[in-house]
Amino acid sequence: MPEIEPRDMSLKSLEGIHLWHAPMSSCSQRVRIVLAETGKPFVSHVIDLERNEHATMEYQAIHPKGLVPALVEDGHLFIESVHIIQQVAGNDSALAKAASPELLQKADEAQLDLKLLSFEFLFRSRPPTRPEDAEAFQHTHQNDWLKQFRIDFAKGFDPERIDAAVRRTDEAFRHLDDLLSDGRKYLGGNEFSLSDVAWMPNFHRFNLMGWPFGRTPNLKAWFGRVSARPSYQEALLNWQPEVVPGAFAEYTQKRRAEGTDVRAFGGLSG
Ligand SMILES: N[C@@H](CCC(=O)N[C@@H](CS)C(=O)NCC(=O)O)C(=O)O
Repeated sequence: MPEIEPRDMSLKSLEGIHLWHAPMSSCSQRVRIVLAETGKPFVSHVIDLERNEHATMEYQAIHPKGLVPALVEDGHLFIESVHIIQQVAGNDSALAKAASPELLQKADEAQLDLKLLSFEFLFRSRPPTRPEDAEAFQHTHQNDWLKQFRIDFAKGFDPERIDAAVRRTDEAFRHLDDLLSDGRKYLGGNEFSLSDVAWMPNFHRFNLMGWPFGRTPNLKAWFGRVSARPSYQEALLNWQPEVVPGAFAEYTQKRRAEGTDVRAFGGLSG
């Protein structure tokens, strides 16, 4: 998997697996799931995204785009969660062999829509960023795309942008549902694989915002199977602050009452 050259040369002398990640980040969840599935121990470096710890010079010397996750294995640096899960599992592993490259790529492509919709339908419930913190972020973070995303979020996303993201997400979930309609247990076939690892955080995230998974009953049943695995508890639920599901459910209820929750977009209620 593509390894990148670190700007922070001290990473080269690290032994074992080191993971820079955030508790609620879906890309980090994906990596923690594969670590739990493979039982590989790792040194955890938590990056607090709400406190903008990914905007420090130190962290941007680890991850050149200033995003999480980043993983170092015996001095080799990897970014991009879909690459990292393949690196951790290893090409010859059953987890990798049973995976579908198409579904890994689709999980990667789904990331930007997941991000937009998470910010709109979940994270907007949080207190707004203080102006001085927003300004500091614009000065210290070097990722222009992320800085613009923050500005767009603060202004309010264009409804057409939300609508398009909902439509693409619905299409992706319906594609997974179609694949599962042949009776397979998992996304890549009858073996649990990296395809499942890659998509588990997406289902979990959209479930938090009240996504109508009744539209995709095969996918819903799939999630019932994969969420019964110990890795879901260990890598995802154990890292989720206890208040999260309740706070997000309350916000979702409020928006549903106003007719502005996710179901009001992208033809989901049609
Ligand atoms: N394609 C990257 C995306 C990484 C990414 O977007 N990470 C998010 C968390 S899932 C992040 O660091 N967000 C920081 C922010 O929104 O300020 C991957 O799969 O690793």
